[in-house]
Amino acid sequence: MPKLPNDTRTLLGVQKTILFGNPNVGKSVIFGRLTNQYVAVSNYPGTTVTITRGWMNQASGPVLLLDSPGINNLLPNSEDEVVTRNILLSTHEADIVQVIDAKNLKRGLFLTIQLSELGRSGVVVLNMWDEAQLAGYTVDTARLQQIFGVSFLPAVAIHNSGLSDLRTKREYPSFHYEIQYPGLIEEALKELAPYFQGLGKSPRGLGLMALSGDSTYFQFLHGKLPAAILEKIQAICKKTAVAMNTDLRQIIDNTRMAEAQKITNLVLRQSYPKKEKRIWSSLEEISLHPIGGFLLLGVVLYFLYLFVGIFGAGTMVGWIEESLFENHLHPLLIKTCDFLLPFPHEHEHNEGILTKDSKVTATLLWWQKIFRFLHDFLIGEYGLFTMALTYGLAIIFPVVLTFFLAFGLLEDLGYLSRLSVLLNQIFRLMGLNGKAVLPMILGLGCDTMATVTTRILDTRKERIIVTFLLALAVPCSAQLAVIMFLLEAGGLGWKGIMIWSGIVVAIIFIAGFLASLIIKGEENPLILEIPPFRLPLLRNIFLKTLARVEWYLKEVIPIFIIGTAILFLLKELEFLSVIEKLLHPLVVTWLGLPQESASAFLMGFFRRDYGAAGFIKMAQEGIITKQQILVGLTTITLFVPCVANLLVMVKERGWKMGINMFVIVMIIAFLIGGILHRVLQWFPIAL
Ligand SMILES: Nc1nc2c(ncn2[C@@H]2O[C@H](COP(=O)(O)OP(=O)(O)OP(=O)(O)O)[C@@H](O)[C@H]2O)c(=O)[nH]1
Ligand SMILES: [Mg+2]
Repeated sequence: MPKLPNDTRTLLGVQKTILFGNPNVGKSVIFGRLTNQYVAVSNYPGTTVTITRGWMNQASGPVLLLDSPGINNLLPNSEDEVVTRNILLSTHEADIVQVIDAKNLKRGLFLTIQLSELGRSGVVVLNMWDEAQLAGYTVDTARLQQIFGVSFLPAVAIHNSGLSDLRTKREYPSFHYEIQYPGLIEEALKELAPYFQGLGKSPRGLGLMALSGDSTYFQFLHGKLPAAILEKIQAICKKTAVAMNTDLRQIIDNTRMAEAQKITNLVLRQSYPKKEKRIWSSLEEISLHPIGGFLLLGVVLYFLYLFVGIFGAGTMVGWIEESLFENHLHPLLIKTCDFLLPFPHEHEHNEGILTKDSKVTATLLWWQKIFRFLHDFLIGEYGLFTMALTYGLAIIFPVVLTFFLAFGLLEDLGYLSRLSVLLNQIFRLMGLNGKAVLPMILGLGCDTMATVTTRILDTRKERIIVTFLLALAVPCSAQLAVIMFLLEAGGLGWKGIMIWSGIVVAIIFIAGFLASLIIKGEENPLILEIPPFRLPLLRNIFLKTLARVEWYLKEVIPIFIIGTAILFLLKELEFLSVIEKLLHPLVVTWLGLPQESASAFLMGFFRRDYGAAGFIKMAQEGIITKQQILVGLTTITLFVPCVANLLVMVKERGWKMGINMFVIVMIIAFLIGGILHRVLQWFPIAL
């Protein structure tokens, strides 16, 4: 297989196929099946937000397959949809494999009509055929093939069934289906056609996009057409809109939708659904019920706590940290380092050596210094093994692993979209709709990735608010791990958990509410496709967890190591005490914490879970009270999550906005920490 270059444009002449379709229809499962390359698959819309590329082996040679974010209309609403529309228009020679959820035919055909209007070639996969059959649907695929001129292949991608044609087929026919629009639109299309010659396969389809008045489309055309031509196109669109005295997009969309409905009526039949669906159906109903839904949420959270909090943070950390690291690995490492890097410890003395030849003595002392430095770097107070790897692998890793497993299960079950609908009302108070809940919940896995997922949100206002709230108060898996561990090991009990989570939730709502007042922009009603509950596939959960574990080991552990090395050097160069003194007013006077916690805050700048882990040692040494742990944890929870998150914030929202958010988040974190310290002083609560 040729190696993929970073830029697809350099792959001129390579045969390309785009996997295209509505959100959550199984595109990424098919991508995985055809390329043997794993990409994230989950049971909620918006799993894929950027283009993924992979090679597919075909008889004619390798074909480049592109997996695209789900899209509901080629007139995009959100940033991820813009990505799909743009890739589709920029690679007009590429074949299209449109994936449709067979249970939701009309929604898919709405896109098939648009592919026809663009004159594209390809094939349609009627995926989720298993669920369609359970629901009692039958689809006349021969009739569909007749109508659109392309094959419609029933498939069950998760079982690798119905995909063999995609592996062997080489030449795809063009989609052909033409709709008649009202007279003035047809006239405008004729007038527009010459300007779009050579830009794609069908000037008609491109003209319809222009008439729909989508601003992102005009941005796309910028640079592809001379400014004068663009102006002429815009003038024709404006003239037509004025003449028809209406929103052209609505007319075009409605005409297409009516046509999709007409075809659906022709080809789709439904008999009685099969019985197996019943248990799921009642669970589906409960999950959206205003009271039942919250009770179910309580049950889900309780099981999450049992699995992650008790089993992960208690039992598994016990095995790994106590039994393996403390009893076996640490003594072995200390012995090895003492043997390989000998130097006199403080209570020993050098007299014997010092009396000998002064040159030999100087060399010896120099070596001893290097040995001591290396010894401390590896197993000292801020040692690579004793701190970075012990925190990263023995304490955080087991909790993160259990969390990833549980989270993957909830994702694949289809629970997260339902939670979004349930929380929609509450989120509306802060100017967000339920779709925004999704990135916030994904933030519990990883805030950085969730910040990228804000692309699925429809308005700029929503994207800004969610990015900000993720940075401020949504604890990621690694941080939850430390918090779970500290609540367990620091003995903060249920009161500690309630206060910490109460503050975090309250801050999310207050900050979200205030941000929605300050940030200008529109609010959108919730339009979210709710997937059915599905029995999760163990293989997918396993692969997904493996991918996340790989990310954790490759991205998080190195930051722990670098952070520890920096702390170690600061200590060696005696800067740490200077920094502790500088931070004294903030850490000791304002937050009421011991001076040593300054280093925890320093660590928190690299990653906030690492900062929180800084309290573990103090808790184990008994130099910090439970109230102080609570203040420290709460302050650090409200920090910007990690360096990677800050970089993504800047990338997604721009420099100015990213830095502003960082500063505001820091101010809020310390403000709330200080207030909590005072409240706990005035109203001492026995934790
Ligand atoms: N029952 C059933 N489930 C399927 C089938 N194909 C995919 N799924 C499930 O559908 C869900 C969505 O699959 P994805 O491949 O992530 O969908 P996608 O189209 O890539 O979604 P986005 O990236 O969000 O647009 C997952 O839970 C899959 O396990 C199928 O043929 N039958
Ligand atoms: Mg996908």
